Amino acid sequence: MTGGARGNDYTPDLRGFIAYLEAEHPEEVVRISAEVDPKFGVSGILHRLEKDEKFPLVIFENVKGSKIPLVANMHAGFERLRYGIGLEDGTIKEFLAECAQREAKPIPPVSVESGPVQEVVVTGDDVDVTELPVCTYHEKDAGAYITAGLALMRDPDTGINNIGIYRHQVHEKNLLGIQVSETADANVIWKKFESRGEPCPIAIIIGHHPAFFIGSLAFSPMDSDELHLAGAMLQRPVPLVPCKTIPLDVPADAEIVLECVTRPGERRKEAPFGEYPGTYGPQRMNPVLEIKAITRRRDALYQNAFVGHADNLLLSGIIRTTFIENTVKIACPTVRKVAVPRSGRFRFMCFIAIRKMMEGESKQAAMAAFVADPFLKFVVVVDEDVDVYNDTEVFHAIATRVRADRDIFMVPYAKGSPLDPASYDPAGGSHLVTKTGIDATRKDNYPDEIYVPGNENIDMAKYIPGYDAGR
Ligand SMILES: Cc1cc2nc3c(=O)[nH]c(=O)nc-3n(C[C@H](O)[C@H](O)[C@H](O)COP(=O)(O)O)c2cc1C
Ligand SMILES: [Mn+2]
Repeated sequence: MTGGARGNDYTPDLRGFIAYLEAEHPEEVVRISAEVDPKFGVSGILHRLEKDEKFPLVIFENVKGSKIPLVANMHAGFERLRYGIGLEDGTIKEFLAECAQREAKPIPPVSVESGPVQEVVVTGDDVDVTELPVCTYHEKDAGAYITAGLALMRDPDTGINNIGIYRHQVHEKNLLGIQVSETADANVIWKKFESRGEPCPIAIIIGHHPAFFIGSLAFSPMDSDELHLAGAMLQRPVPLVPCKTIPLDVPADAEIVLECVTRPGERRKEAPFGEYPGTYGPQRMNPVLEIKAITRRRDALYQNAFVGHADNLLLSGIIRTTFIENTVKIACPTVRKVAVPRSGRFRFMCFIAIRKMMEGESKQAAMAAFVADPFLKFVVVVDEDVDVYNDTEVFHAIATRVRADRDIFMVPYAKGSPLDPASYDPAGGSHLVTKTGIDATRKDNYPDEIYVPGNENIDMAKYIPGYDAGR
C-alpha cells in the first residue's frame, strides 16, 4: 500500500502526502506560481474553483508578502481524505468504517529529542506571524485569520492532550485572537486556567498529514487523548518534541508551530468572520494569545482551511459521524446508517436509519445523537430502506410518515453552536438553540406501499430494443 498514511514510500507528514499525490494522483494537485494576494486573492481563486465544482489541492507558491508557500483546500475532496488513510478506493461508508476501527485502537505518541519542526526557532521580539501567508477570506472579515491551526492544550487536572482547530485573528505580529466555542473541550480547559488566573499554554500546529487532522479532530470524550487518535489514524505513533518556551510537546514532523500562552483576564474584540453556516460569526470579546516562539522547518509549508466552504465543511462532517453512530448504538442497537448531510452544512442535521424493533426506539436514537454532538439541531430517524445519503428519500419519509404532534419533539434552550444564525441571539453569538427530533419511521397501521409484482424480472430490451436502464 502506497497510500499516504500507511505506506513506506512517503513520509507521514504534509510534504510526504503531497509527494504521494503528485506521484500517484497528479490530477488532485494544482500549483499556482503567479503572485496571489493573501487578501481575497487566495479565497477568490478557491471560491471560483468551488463554483466550477473543482476541488483540487492548491499550492500557492508565491503569496504576496511571504516567502513561505501556502497549501490550501486539502480537505475539500472526499478522495483525498480517503487517500489520507491509505484507501485507494471505497465508499464514504467504507471510509467511515475504517476510521471507526482505527479510532477504537488509539496509538500513544513517542518522545523524540529533535525534529524538523524546530530547524528554525524564533523567539521574543523577533516573533512575527505576519511573515506567514495568512489570508483574509471574506468581505466583512475583521482581518487576516489562521484557519487550520491545530491547537494543542493540556488539561491541567488530568494531563490529557486536547486538539482542535479554533480560528485565530492576527491582532499584532505576536498577538492572536481565538474563538473557542462553548461546545469545545478546549473551552473547558482554557477556563480551568483562566479561573486560576494562570496563562493557558497553547501550541498551534500548522501543516500536517490529512490522517493527523482526521484523528486529532475526531469527536471524542474529554478523557481521550487526541494525540493517540492521531496516531491511530496515521497507524504509527506521533513523534513528539518538547516545545522551546511552553510546557507542551508537539509533533516533530509538523511544518510550523506557534508556541503561545493566553493572557489571563485580557479580552479583545474578535471577528466578524465568515463562518461555516455561510454567515458571519458576530464580534465577541475573546481571549488573547501571546506568541512566545515560532518554530518551523527551514523550507516550511503553511496550511490553511477555507472556512464556510467544502474544505472546512467536509472535514467537519467526516469527523463526527462515527462518534454519533457509536453513541446512537447504545440507545438503539439496530442503527444501520448515520449521515451528516451537506444540506445541513455537515453540522446541523443528522439522518439516522434504523431497523425498528419497537415503538419509542426512534426517539431514543434521536436523543442519543443530540447527546453525542452538540452542534446537531435536527435529527431525522428513518427506516432502514431509506437512503440516508439521499435528501429526497429522507424528505419523502418526512412527508409521508410524520404526524407532527406525535412524531416531532423539541428541546428549547439547549447548548448548540454559537454560530447558529437562528440561535436565541445570533448577533450576540448565543450558543442557546432549539433542538428538533423527527421520527420519520413507519408507524403501526401504516398502509401497504404500492408495488407492481414481477416488475424487476422484466427484460426491457425484449420490448424496447436497445433499452438502457440509465444506471
Ligand atoms: C477548518 C475548521 C475550522 C474550525 N474553526 C473552529 C473555531 O473557530 N472555533 C471552534 O470552537 N471550533 C472550530 N472548529 C471545530 C473544532 O475544531 C472541532 O469541533 C474540534 O473537534 C473541537 O475539539 P475539542 O472539543 O476537543 O476542543 C473548526 C473545525 C474546522 C475543521
Ligand atoms: Mn477533545
